[in-house]
Amino acid sequence: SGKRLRVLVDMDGVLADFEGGFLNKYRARYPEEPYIALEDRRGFWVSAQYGQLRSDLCAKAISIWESKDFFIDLEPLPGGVEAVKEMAKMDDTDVFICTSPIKNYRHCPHEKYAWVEKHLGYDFLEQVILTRDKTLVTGDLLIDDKPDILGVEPKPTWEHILFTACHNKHLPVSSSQRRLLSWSDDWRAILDSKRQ
Ligand code: BVP
Repeated sequence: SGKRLRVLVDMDGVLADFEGGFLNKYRARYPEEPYIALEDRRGFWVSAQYGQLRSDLCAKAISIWESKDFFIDLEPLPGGVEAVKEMAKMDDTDVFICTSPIKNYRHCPHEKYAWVEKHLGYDFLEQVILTRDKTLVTGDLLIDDKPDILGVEPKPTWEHILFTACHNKHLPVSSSQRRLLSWSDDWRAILDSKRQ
């Protein structure tokens, strides 16, 4: 075999259920306000769609993920933690969790580390990359539910694998972009396709 394979795995929407956690806490905190069912979500930015529903709902949405315990309480998405653990044990494979914290840093960065420790173990903290610009991180694959991953580097080294989420499932499959439909999908074949 050739050189080691480096896989970057996003956290929110790929390992941690950001959308479900958001909707549950939003409805609990604002029971009288309208909400967007997961099947009606369109576009990566929850705040933007809530702002379109009614302008003041943008700030109410933001208040949810800026609250203490939002990120640590996110449930793992089915199969994600198991897949990452299995990946990390594979020969010639390095796995990193590559995640963008919100700019309100009061709770989010701390809770992202705490979530990894809780679900993947203390030793996996070595694999955490917090960055607002994923184009600067080198890797062979980036598994991420955000359709457009942009930054200062115009030619990132990784191939972006679009992880299917409620907000992106209706997007047309662009010819160049590969998808992972869920962690039940064949992620091993995607990794193997990048090995030398
Ligand atoms: O920390 C998460 C939540 C936040 O953006 C980050 C996305 O990180 P990646 O998944 O790209 O690593 N976030 C913020 C907003 C609105 C902010 Br105003 C949002 O609507 N959705 C969202 O995920």
